Amino acid sequence: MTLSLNRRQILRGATMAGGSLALSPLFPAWAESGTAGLNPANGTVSGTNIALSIGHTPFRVGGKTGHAVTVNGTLPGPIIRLKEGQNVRLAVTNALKEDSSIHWHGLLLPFQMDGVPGVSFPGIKPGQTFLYDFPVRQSGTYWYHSHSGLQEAMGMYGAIVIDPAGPDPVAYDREHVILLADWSFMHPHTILRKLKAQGGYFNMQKQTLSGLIKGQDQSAAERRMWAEMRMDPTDISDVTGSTYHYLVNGHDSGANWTGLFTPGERVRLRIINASAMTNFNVRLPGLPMTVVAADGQNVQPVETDEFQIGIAETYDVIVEPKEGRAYGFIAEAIDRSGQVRATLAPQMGLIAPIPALRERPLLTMKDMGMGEMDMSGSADMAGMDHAAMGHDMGAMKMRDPDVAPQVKLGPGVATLSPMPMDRTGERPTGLEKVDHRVLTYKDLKSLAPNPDTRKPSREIDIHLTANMERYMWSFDGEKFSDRTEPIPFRHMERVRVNLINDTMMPHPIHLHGHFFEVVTGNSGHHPLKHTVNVLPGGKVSFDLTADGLGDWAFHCHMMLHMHAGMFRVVTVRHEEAGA
Ligand SMILES: [Cu+2]
Repeated sequence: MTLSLNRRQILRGATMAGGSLALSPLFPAWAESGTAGLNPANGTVSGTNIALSIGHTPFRVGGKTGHAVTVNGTLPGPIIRLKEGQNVRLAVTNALKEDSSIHWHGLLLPFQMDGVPGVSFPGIKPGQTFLYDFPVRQSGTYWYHSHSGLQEAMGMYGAIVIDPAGPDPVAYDREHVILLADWSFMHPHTILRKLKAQGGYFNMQKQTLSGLIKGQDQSAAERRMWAEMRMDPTDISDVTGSTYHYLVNGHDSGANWTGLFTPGERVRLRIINASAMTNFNVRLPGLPMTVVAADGQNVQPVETDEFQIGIAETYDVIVEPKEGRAYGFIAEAIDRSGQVRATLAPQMGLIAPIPALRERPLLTMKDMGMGEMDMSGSADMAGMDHAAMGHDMGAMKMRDPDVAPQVKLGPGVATLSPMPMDRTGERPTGLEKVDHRVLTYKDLKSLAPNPDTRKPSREIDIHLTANMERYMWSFDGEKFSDRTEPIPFRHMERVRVNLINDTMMPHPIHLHGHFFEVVTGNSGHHPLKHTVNVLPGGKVSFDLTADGLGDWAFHCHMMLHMHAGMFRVVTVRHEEAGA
């Protein structure tokens, strides 16, 4: 792939204030502004034999140059465009001086091809080439990324688009991949070190007792309560806009990635959240979106104005811009510490406005797993047992060992949710009160009936646990490095898994090699997903048919939570082989 500037880019850079594009030759052609949709000849790789190379590349954003880990020399990497029913051989060469890997996120494949070092294969040593070889059994929007160290946080990701073998149930005239990411000039290991020293290091919007936020819907009593618990209701995200540049297809708001359309067209946006640590709110002011797929799987079309996309999730939406003007695509970090604007326009050179950042969200009692307890009306908190509710909540739970008997209580578990709720029908954090439609998981209904109609034969609880102040993250109180036992499933067994979030942050939980049905109440048409975002204090149930033989990773997709230990191996074995 050539990285040299073409004439069009130079002209464009010269006509733009600052000319930032002319200085950032790191986008693959597909991700360049103004590409008329996905161009298979340019920045997109396809066919049966595909060569990918992992290496170092300088990356420029916001007038500064940093150090990226890339695939084929670009950030994002090339789009891999495949067709359902084909076989693909991907020869991945590691040109780094450290081990690497590529995981194909959301693809159903033999587990040895899944690309997780230490689980599916040994990883790719420096200078080596690993040949991934598997049949393509599905269609839709997916992505790929490194599963080694923290390389993904340094730019090692790209989109996968798989065309269906038969006719596509979604009609569209044009499509754009919109890959969201967060980029920091601070090395991810440094970010992690700072968070370990001080959990709230990147939260620059901290609340204090005296620092009242004007116009926000929180009583003095509530503020006092958070303070007494030594918690902060502004702790929505670990890593924030104070260090991150938010990106659409490698472009920040200034570079203004632009996707073209002709008024009246149905434009399919394939939106992928490839961030390391950022959940986004997505909207196109003035343009309703019809959601047609989630995590690559078709859903019954549902119209909305905004949705929250957890890390590693994908959504396909159709928009129909009717006017010949610029429309903004706005992805706002859910803690509202920053955002990125891209533009949909009938021609290059148009720039959609950047809306003001909306009021920062505050956590509520629900986010602490305290159910519907309403604190806003109470004049004071005299009736409440502050010690029990505070940083000692774990101790409170120990008096009631039946609630979560499998959770290993210790310094790594600061709190347990006393009343975790099914929040799949609720608007996610920060979108509770916006005055337009907001997508919830309950709005997602799979297009095809769920294939396995058996009732689950058993049910398991998995707690998402943490001590945020010490930056310890785990499942059931045990971090992966504690040599945790795998979570065993028998082949083709049908199991209900309850994810219970005992922390005050959302966790996008990802299971490799499978789609599970998120239990939303739309029985028979539960949405199939590979990643589900579990809201703070919330509970999400999914039904799994364990049809992928082998060993699979199961983890939080917040890169630093995974790295800190929110990770397990899931095994799927024939009964006679034992667990
Ligand atoms: Cu997490």
